[in-house]
Amino acid sequence: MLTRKNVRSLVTHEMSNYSRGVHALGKIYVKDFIKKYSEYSWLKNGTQKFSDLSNFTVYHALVLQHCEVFDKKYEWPPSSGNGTSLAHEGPAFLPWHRAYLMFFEKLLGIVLKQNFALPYWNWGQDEPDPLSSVIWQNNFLGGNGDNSGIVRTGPFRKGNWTTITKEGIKGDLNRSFGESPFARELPTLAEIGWVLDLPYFDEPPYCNLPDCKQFRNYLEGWVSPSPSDYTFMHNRVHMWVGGNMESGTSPNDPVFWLHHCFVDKLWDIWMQLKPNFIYPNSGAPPFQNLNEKMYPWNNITPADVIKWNGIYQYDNNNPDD
Ligand SMILES: [Cu+2]
Repeated sequence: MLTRKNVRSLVTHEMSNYSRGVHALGKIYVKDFIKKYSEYSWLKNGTQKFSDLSNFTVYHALVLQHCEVFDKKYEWPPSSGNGTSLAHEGPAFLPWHRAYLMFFEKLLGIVLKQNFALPYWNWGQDEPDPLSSVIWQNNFLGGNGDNSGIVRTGPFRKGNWTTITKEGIKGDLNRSFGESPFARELPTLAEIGWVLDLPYFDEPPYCNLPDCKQFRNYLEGWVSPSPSDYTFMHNRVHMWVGGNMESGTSPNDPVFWLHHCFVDKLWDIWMQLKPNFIYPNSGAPPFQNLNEKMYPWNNITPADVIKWNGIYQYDNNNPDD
């Protein structure tokens, strides 16, 4: 079984393995990859608006898939004027990203030709001094953007890494740590502890409105215990990193996966604390109920993902100390 570790406990070659694997996925074209591994034909899903896939790498296909899911909005609750995506702003936020991470982890294992476990970034631990986090080292993910936001250090610096917009336009990686007025700081360990104490998974109308005051909506970050906070937890981390992380194409920044891996660890811990938790069977936005197939994979439901134990586990580091 794979063990996903804290980025702080990685040794140097594990850090460079990650960037090596990510770069490999950023070089292989989807059409070549699918020819070899036909079970990955789902990589084309979510990129149908581009008639010619030959220009897309496996990494860009994953980015575009996330963006498509992020941008497709359903009005929820019906006739409310409020929008939810197919995998955000509702209960499937957690199972959808869990599946997405597992696919990515398997893809890294294939290109690295070894079992590979995603590490996780406990941003709560780094909150007191985020700029000196190990993840921004030059041998891991590189650091902040320059005055115009462009990353010029580390393996994903300008000239070494290519991002993609939802229109298919290529560009440079951008970051602007703590510059968003809504996320000057990362979430704290105390906030993590507070969220893990929440008793229920989600509640009607199962969306991003502040009426949903349960685990999923707080962890995703649409509500905060302090009403003056515009962003919380997961959302706040996206905003704090800034640049590419602030949009639907956020997986353009390889920190995305390490951030979501920690969100998934928090869900895992919460599930162990609440083994009989209830995931909504009905009443959630489309594609987000327990037995609905999640878009765009068409064969995986939240119920499947909740049962996916035994494939990976997390180290037993306490998340909130
Ligand atoms: Cu997402």
